[in-house]
Amino acid sequence: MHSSTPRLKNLTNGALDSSAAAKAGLGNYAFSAALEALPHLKSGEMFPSWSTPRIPTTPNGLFLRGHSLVCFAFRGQAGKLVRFLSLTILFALFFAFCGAHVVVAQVLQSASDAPVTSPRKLEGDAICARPKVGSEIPEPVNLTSKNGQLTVDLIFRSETDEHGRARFCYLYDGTVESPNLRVNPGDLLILRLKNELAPGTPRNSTSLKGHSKSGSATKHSAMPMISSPASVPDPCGNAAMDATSTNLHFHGLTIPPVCHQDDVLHTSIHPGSASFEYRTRIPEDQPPGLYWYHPHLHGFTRAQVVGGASGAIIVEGIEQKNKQVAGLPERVILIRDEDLLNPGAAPSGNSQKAPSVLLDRDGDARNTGDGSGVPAKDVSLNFVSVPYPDYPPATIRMRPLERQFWRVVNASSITYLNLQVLFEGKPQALGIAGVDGAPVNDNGSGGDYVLWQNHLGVPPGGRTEFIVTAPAQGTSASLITRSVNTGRDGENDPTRTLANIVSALDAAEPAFFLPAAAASAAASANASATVRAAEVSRLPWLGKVTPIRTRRLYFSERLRNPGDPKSATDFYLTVEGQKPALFDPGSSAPNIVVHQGDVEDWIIENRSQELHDFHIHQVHFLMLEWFGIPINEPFLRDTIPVPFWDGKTTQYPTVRLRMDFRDPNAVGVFPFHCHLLEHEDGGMMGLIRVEPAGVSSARP
Ligand SMILES: [Cu+2]
Repeated sequence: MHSSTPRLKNLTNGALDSSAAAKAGLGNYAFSAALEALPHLKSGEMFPSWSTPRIPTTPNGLFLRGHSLVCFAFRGQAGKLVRFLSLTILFALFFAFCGAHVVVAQVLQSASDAPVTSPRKLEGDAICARPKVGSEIPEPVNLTSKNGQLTVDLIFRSETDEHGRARFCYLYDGTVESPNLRVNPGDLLILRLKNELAPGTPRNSTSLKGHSKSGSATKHSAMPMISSPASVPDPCGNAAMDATSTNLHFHGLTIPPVCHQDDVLHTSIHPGSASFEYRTRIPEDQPPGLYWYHPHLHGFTRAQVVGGASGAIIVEGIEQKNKQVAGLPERVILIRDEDLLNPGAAPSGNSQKAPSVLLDRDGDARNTGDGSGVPAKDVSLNFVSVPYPDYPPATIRMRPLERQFWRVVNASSITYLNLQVLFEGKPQALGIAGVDGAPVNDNGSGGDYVLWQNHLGVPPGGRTEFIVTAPAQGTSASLITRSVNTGRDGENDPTRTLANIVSALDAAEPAFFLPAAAASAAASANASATVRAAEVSRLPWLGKVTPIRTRRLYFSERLRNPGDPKSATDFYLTVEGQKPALFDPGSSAPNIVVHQGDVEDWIIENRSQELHDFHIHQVHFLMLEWFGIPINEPFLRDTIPVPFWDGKTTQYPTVRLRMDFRDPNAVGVFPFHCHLLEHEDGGMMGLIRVEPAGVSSARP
């Protein structure tokens, strides 16, 4: 097993360009150089850097032509960070070989010791009110735990907007939408969810065609259910899942997969039910960082998430793991996607070109492969929509040259993000401190460092937390997402500006600041044992553990009627050796059985010509190889895109993941699936059962 420690130390000693890193034996960090030899990847299959005429590019194009892998430059010990500007040229050389996919962004904030801080209403009178296009990105309200407990009451509602699109929202205190839930390791989280969806709740169309595929694979009823108090089913009783029922998944948290905690297989809360109580304890060794909550209702997840049903969970204490972020003002940004506001519009600035929207078999705008065209979905930042075709950007105001800590969730249903911050058209270095909730330096190697990158790939479900420096006053600056090549059968994710970053002396400071290093250390020293997260003894770093076995799984797609190219597509996620089958919500038979304590390597293969997005509940994993190339990332993930097949190569693309089933909290049955929600709803999902240690059983 390779240890990441010496590699990191070497890197922090200045191996910032890929060739130097390779010579120093750091090939795993410099793997992108090796990928130059792979024709399939040479043009950047996963997160290519195509530009559109509307998006400024660098003069030399170096920053914009990486491929899609994670490729990091490292900065060393605390204090060295401030010198990074002097290394711009080295960064340029390094990034020239790199692509990236890490997480995306979202800017939220708030703060303080009161349980609720700075509650604010979103504009409008609607049930699920949304800010105006172009407005300043609002901060989600923070709900902060006190005395080791956070108790939250949320109401789940929906309405149809003036364009016929369904909105869904979590409301706190009547009007506060999608609050941040801020908890410490060891805290008790009590979330009471009242489902007030009305019978006949509007559903979002699956596609431009409005043809609905979601739910077609489930045995649950697709008809809205009209509930009366006498007939309301027990939410834990394996009730039907339908358009008006709901539940919650706590994405990334290692908490038990049981009803009232993180079960999504059988929990279904119907309208008319009493407020349903989720009661779970945040594990003391939960990595501090960004997580999120959303519905996970088989067949209906996509419609609710596209409508806005999502919110951030922040496990506090990242500044105790990494002093580079201590004391920084924080923004939390949820990037969601939504059905197109103007699906029939011609691309802006390109009106001579007919709006020939090619639809894929799911009915979404098909990947154009050139970074432009009609997107599959519009996106929003904390509900400030940036609609096609003109993409009027949202606004982010910062003080000149101020360093902030941005925590971004890709809460979209199907939109891959590839974030960049541009100053005068030039990509800026962003210092990644956390990926998918886990600090990037939380691997036993010690040291405070961030990973510098000039674009952040974030798949649906993924998160990224990074340091960003505000532009000088008068500098033109923006947050954009660059196009992502999702493959021939994938959806279109073109390049688009998301927000203008305005630097102004009078910009309001974010409501929440991470604790200063000294304050954080003092708080930790004074904390009770249950919240002393920094002192929790950790299991050995996953990269140093020998797996007890290797399994192979693969994504595949098949026309439902092979004789009809226009028929619907079925989506499969199959354990090799088993028969491909759509997920059956009526069966609890697991596809994989492991024991608590096991560590396994899983090779995930993609046999389709579409980028899929592997996610497993309850646990984090370590990515060891991407497309067969060793990469040795120093951090954990819970969501990872698996590159698409190009239809030509004799081997399918793969990723190798080291799966961690050591935590006793993961005992139980839970799913792994594609986090493109129409695929998940369509059945691209399987089950794993983690048995208690020592229990013998037959192993599928
Ligand atoms: Cu998928």
